[in-house]
Amino acid sequence: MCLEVERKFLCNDETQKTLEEMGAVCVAQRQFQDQYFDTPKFDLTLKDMWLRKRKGCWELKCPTTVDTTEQTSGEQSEAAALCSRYKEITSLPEIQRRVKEVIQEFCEEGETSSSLEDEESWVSKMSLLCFAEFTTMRLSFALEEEGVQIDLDRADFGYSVGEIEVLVPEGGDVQCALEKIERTARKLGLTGDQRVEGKMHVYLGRYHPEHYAKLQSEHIL
Ligand code: V4E
Repeated sequence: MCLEVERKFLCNDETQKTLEEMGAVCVAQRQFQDQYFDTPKFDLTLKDMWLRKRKGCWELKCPTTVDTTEQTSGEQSEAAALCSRYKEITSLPEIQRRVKEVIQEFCEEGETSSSLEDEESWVSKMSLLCFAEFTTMRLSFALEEEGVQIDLDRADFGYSVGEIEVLVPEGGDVQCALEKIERTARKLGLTGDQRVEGKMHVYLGRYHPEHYAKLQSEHIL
C-alpha cells in the first residue's frame, strides 16, 4: 500500500510547452476508462472512499489522517492544504475487506472471503453500482526532481486537469513529498490558493447533482 500525495492544477494548451521548457520529459501517453462504484446510499463516497475499476484492475482510494508533524510554518501549511493525500489499495482481498467493513448491512450473514473472490458476484453481493464512467487521455511527465510525476488529463466529458503527484511508501516521508510538490508548483508558475476541482468533482456536478450535493453537504467534495 502506498500514499498518494498530489496537487491538482488548471492546465491549458500552453501547459505542455511550459513543462518541456522546464526540462520535463513526456514518459507516457495512455488512455484508460474508469468505472466508479458505490451503494445506492453512497456509503463509500460519503466516507471519502473511492472504489474504481481501471484497465480491469480494482483500486480503492481511502482517506488518511494528516500527520501533525508535517507542517512547520504557515506558508508550508497553506501549500500543504492544496494537496490531497489518499491511501491507494490495489489488493482485491484487502479492497473487499475494507468495502465490506463499511457496508456490513448489505452483506449476507456468514459470507466467507473466498466467496467474495468471484469478481462478477462480489460487486452485486455488496449492492455496488457503477455511478460514474469516463475515459481519460493522460500525458505523464517526469522531472529532474526525483519521484515527481506530472499528469495532464483530458476526460472525455470535456474537462482537463493537471496533477503533480508523489507516491510515498508506507511510513515514508510525507513532508518531503509536500516540499517536492511545492517546488514543482513554483517552477510551473502556479499561483492562487484555491483547490482545483478534480475530474470526479466536475463529473458528479454535471451528471449526478443529487450525489454531488450530498458529498458537498458532508464536505467530501
Ligand atoms: C474524487 C476523489 C477521488 C476519485 C478520483 O481521484 P483523482 O485523483 O481525482 O483521479 P485520477 O484519475 O487522477 O486518479 P489517479 O490516476 O491519480 O490515481 S479520490 C479522492 N477524491 C476526492 C478528492 C478531493 N476531495 N479533492 C481533491 C483535490 N482530489 C480528490
